[in-house]
Amino acid sequence: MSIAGTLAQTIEQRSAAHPKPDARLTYGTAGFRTKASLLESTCFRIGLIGALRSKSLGGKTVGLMVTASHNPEEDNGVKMVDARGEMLEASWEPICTAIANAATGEELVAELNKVVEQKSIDLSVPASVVYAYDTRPSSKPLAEAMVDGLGAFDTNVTDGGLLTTPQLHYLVLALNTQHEAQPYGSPTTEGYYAKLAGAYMSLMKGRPAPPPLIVDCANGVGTVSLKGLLAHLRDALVLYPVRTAVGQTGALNNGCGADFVKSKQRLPEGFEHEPNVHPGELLCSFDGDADRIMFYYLVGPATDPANFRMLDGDKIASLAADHLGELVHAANLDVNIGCVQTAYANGASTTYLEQRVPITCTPTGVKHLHHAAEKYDIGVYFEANGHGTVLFSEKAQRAISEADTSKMSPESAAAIAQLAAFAELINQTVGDAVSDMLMVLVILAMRGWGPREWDATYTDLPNKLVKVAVADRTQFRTTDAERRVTHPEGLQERIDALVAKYPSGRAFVRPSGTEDCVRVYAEAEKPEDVAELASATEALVKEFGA
Ligand code: NG1
Ligand code: ZN
Repeated sequence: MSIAGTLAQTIEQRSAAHPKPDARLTYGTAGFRTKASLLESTCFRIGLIGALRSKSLGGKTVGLMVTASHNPEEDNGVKMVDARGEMLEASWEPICTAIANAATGEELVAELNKVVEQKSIDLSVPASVVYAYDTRPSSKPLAEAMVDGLGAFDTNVTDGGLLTTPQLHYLVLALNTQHEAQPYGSPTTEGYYAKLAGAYMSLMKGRPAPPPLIVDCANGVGTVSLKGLLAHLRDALVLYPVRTAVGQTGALNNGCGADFVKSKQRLPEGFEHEPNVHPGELLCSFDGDADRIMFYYLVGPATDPANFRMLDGDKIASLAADHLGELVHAANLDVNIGCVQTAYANGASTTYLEQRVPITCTPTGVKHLHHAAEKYDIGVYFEANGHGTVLFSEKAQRAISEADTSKMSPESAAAIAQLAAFAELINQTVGDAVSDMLMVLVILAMRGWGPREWDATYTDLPNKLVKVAVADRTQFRTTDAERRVTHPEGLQERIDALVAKYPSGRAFVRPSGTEDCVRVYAEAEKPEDVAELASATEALVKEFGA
């Protein structure tokens, strides 16, 4: 079976309406991502691929999301969500790249036919795709180009509208499991809010509501999601959403949002004038598509930058691993719990976690962490930048649901009930700022903790992340979960010699998967050492990358 005749003609004609710019695009860690003005043809074509991917899965629903997350407003991107709500299977990434870069309509059809053959796709299987987009001005028009591609294959298309990335992941899994014995949830945004709100309220039953929380929505789609959730939570949670200027030109991720807070290690711009920002109170920021969250607080007046304290993805992972580990222990369940990090995890968090749970280190990129977390019965994974979640394996879910609580101590029975509710509260498809926020609030409430107690679990080593421009970042190659460089040859030995000079020193370099740069990370016991180690490593990268 191949694409020929009228179908081939339709694809070529439609493709001509979405001309390909003179730019090579690659499907990377976060899908396609670049200036929005370059993406129309790619979005049309990913519509075609989405339809084929669904056909290849026997007509299961796949998702397409238009967003560039924390990147500037003028950027955009598109990524595919596979049928279990997870990231696109790796073997399809080069397929996406080849199709996006086909030079002519004819070549495009030829590339599509290669996929049909390679993946033995039955073209007569009806395709089903749900799509959504963020608040960027370019997002809706790009989604329309995608729909044009989907239409060429006569796909059953569901318009999810304005959604966060994790809401789309949820929808895909909910749609594909709706007729199974254990549906993931009702396949609507209302179903998503109801599931999260229901689990939150059951976990918080009999506990005082947490103190009001200020949420920086990055002027993005998280605003919409947070408002939807609040309507379901009524007075069980008081939130003050700020940076909610959805649609205001230039506002998205500008001086606010999780990435700004994490990379600048400071409050969002203007927070010192926010009426509800007080020392000692917990604050948080979402990123532009609300799949990341960063918590922070002040230990003194906001006007002094030295009073800022960050509670990042590593702190969230530690809190979750600790708490869920204690519940598993109290419930006396035969399930293991482990934690997955990347090389960017602060060394102090790794030392802390190592004393409590097994740890896996993977290369950067959520799909690597997600797959590694699936190897544990309960797998906690977070990138330091605040993207992560907790996965409950089938074994763990069964152990929880089949436990005979009538024969247990009240303490064990309560732990079982709480684990069951956490598995509902946590969006297990992908990192989700809203779901992660609720998880953190519940755990803090259960432990009677505020931000200070949470922060006191361990003290971050001072650290620095630097971007270095090089002639060709692909000449930098790494091994050992990106912790060591193999190429350019000789560089690693020089880094080793530098690192050895500083107590608790650690430094590594790797090419970015999303930007044209090499990233340098350094940490050490003393701030002045970090500054020295980072700039000396940066100098080495420049020397070897020239
Ligand atoms: P790159 O550009 O490959 O470093 C960045 C983040 C990743 C991940 C991806 C996808 C850092 C250091 N890197 O990847 O963690 O989130 O973007 O958005 O934060
Ligand atoms: Zn994001």
